[in-house]
Amino acid sequence: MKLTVAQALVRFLSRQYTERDGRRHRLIAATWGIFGHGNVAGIGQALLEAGPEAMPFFQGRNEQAMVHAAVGYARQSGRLSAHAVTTSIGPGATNLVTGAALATINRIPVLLLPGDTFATRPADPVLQQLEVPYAGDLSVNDTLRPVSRHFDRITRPEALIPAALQAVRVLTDPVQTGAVTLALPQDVQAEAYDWPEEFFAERVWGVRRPRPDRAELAAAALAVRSARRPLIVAGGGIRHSAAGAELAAFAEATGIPVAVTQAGKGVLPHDHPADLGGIGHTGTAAADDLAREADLVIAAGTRLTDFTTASATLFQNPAVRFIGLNLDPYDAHKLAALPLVADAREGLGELRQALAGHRVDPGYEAAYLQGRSRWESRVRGAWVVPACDEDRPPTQAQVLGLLDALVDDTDILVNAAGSLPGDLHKLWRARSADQYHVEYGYSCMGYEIPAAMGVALAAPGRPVWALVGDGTYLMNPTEIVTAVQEGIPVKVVILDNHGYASIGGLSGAVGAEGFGTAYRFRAPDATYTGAPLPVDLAANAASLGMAVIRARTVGDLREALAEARSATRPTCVYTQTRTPDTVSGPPPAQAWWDVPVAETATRRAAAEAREAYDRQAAQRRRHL
Ligand SMILES: Cc1ncc(C[n+]2csc(CCOP(=O)(O)OP(=O)(O)O)c2C)c(N)n1
Ligand SMILES: [Mg+2]
Repeated sequence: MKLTVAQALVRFLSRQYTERDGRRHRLIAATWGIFGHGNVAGIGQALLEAGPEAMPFFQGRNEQAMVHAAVGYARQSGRLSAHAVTTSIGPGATNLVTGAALATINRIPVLLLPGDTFATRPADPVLQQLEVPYAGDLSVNDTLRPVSRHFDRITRPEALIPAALQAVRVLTDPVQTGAVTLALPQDVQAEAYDWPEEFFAERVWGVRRPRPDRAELAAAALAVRSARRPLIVAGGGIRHSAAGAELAAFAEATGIPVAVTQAGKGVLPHDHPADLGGIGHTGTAAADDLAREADLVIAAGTRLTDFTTASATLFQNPAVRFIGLNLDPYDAHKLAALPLVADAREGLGELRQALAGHRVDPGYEAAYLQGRSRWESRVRGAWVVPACDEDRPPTQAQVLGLLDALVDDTDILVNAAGSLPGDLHKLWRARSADQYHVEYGYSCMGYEIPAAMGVALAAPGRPVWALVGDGTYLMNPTEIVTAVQEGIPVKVVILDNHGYASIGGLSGAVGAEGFGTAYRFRAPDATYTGAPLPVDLAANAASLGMAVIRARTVGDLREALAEARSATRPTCVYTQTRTPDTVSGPPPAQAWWDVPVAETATRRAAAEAREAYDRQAAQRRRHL
C-alpha cells in the first residue's frame, strides 16, 4: 500500500490500543498541532487525509502548551490514552523541550512529532537549520533527547516501521513512559513508500501489572511485622496503577496510616481515617510528626523528591528503614530501601495477604487519629471567613475554602506552580481519586490552563478548574483561545497578588530580600518597589474570548465561583488576594526544604539566613 511516511504514521497511530483490567483504550486519541513549513505538507496533509474519525485534530497556540494539554489528558486518562503533538522544525520543535521535560519527569506518555531539517540536504542550510561545524548530523531536535524517554529520527521511509513500534512500546510501558519523540525530516515526511499491510493491523498493547518477587515480598512482610511505627508514603504510582481501593484495604487491614506526595494526593479520600494528608515540606503536621519517628516507611509509587523527604531531613528515627514498592527498580532502591518491585495494586494486595492477622499497636493508631483531627481543625481555621471579612478581598486560603464549600467529587483542580501547590497540598480535602491534579514533578508555571483543557477532554461534563497566580497566567494564557475555539468549558481562577509572591517569600527567607519578585514600577533607587503595575488580567482573559467575572470581595467571589461552576463556556474568575493576617493564613511549613543560602555576603539578611540554613542542613541524613 503506497502512502507517504506521514500518512503511514497517522494511519498506524490510529490503530494502536492499550488494554488493562479488561478495558481497551485508543492509545493516541488525538493530535495537537501548529503547522509550519516543517510539517504542513507532511503530517498536516496526512491528518487532513485521515479525517477526524481516524485522527481528531486540535489547533494549538504554543507548542509547549500543546504538550501541557496532552499531559493533562494522559494523566486524567490514567496513562492509558495519550495525545500526539506535531510541530514545525526549528523554534516550533524547540518550544517542545519544556513540555517534554515535564512529561518525562512526571512519567506521563506523550508522543512528540517535530519536523526536522531535510535528510537529503539538497540546499544546506535550510531555513531555521542549526549548523554545527563539528557535527553535520545534529539538529535542534537533539535538544529533545535528554528530556525524552525515547528518541528516534526517521531518515528513511522504511525505518518508520521499527521506529513506530518502539515508540508505542515505550509509551505503553508503565516503567518507561514519558515523552517519546519521533523527529521527522521534512522531506522524508512527504516521501512515498509501499508499506506492508500488516503494519496497519490493529494492535493492542497490554499495560502490564507485574507481581512482586517472592523473596522481596517475604522480606517486606517481615519488615512490616517487626515495625512499631510504620508509615506509608503514597505517590503518583498509586494513582497511575488505580490502586486507591487496594491502598484503602491495606490501611484498613493493618492500621498503617498513609501520607501522600503531591502526585499521590487523593488516592485515599480526605475523610478516610488512615489519610494523614500531605507529607514533607508542604505536608501536614499529622504526617510530618509521624514521619520523624517512623521506624518503617513504605514508599509506594513515589520518587521520593526533596519536597517529600524535606531534603533528607524528615525521617529522623535512627532505626528507620524503607520499603520501596515501585514498578521501576530505579525508584524501588532509593534510600537503600528493601525493594519491592511490582505494580502498586498487585504489590499492596500481595503484601496485605502476606501480613494477614497483623495490625499496628492500638496506641499508635489512636495517636495518629488525634494528630489527624488536630490538623483538620487547623484547615478549618485557615479558610474560615469571619463575618468581618465578607466585604474584604479574600486571602488565598479563603479562595480555597470557598471552592471547598462549592465543589463535589466530580470537580477537578489543576495547578502546578507558585504558592498554590503548597497551600493545596496542606489544605485541600480531596474528595475523589482524580480531583487533585497538581503537577509538581516539574512545577511548571503555565501548565495549568492548557492542562485543564486536556483534563476536560478526558473528563467531559466534569467541572475543571485551572487555579493560576498572576505570574503563572502571564507565563502562558494563550491556550484560552483554544478552549474558546473548541468550546471546552474550563474554569480559570486568577489569584492576583501582584507578583511572584511565593518566590518573594522564599527570597526573604533565604536572605535575598524579595529581590526582583514583585510586579511593581521601579522606585527612584531603581528597585521594583514603586506602585503596582496597571495590568488588567481580567480584561486580558476577556480579550482572548473568555467570559470573565471580577470578584472584589469574599462575598463577590462566592457568587462568582458558583456562577463559573455552572457556566457552559470557558469562564474566568478574577480576584485580587489579600495578604493574610497571621491568624488567618495557612499553617507554616512543617518541615524544611533545602534552598542554599549565600555562604558569604555583605548584607545582614543573607548572613542571618545562612546561620538558620546551617542549623537546618545539619539535620540532613543519609539513609544507607
Ligand atoms: C516556567 C517557570 N519559571 C519559573 C519558575 C519558578 N517559580 C516558581 S513559583 C514562581 C512565581 C509564581 O508566581 P504566581 O503564579 O504569581 O504565584 P504566586 O507565587 O504569586 O502565588 C516562579 C517564578 C517556575 N516554576 N516555572
Ligand atoms: Mg502572584
